[in-house]
Amino acid sequence: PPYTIIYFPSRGHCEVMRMLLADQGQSWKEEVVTLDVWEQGTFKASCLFGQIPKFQDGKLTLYQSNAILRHLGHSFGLYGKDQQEAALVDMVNDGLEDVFRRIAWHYLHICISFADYRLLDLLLNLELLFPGYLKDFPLLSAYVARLKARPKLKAFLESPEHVNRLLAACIKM
Ligand code: GSH
Repeated sequence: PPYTIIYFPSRGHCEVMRMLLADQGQSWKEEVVTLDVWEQGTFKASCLFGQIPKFQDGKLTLYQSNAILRHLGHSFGLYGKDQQEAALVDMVNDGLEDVFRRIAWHYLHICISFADYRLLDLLLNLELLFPGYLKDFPLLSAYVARLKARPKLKAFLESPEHVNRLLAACIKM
């Protein structure tokens, strides 16, 4: 295939382009960049803005996920029928990206309101239902890790009181 996605082993900035390519019947190559390789620095230094995703379409190399999406939008006729429609598509895409960013920012930075305990409880319960699911969500994993690292909360979460407490006593099974 002419397409290669070079990215961390996560969905992150790339799942949108992966969905687009898959739905357009395209195949592509994945080159996974591990954190070890990234932190070593040589590859990072070779990237135009020091970040990935990096994308290849044959001889064309692109960085910036939106530039990649726009390129694919042009390639597959997914950019409206004229310049006006293209501007509307851009507006919707950029607006949605802002929403995504705001959610991501919340996961990483808001500390702390009682809503955080609500979200942590939800995420930990989901982890019981779907062990390991957090691995697929780097931002959420980072959020959970940050909260779990708070010493008093960590001690509580590891205490037998918490660990052994019934999940739900008010739901009839
Ligand atoms: N505006 C860029 C895009 O949309 O492609 C942002 C890319 C970006 O934030 N990449 C992150 C990265 O490379 C990973 S999702 N982080 C590692 C670093 O900055 O060293």
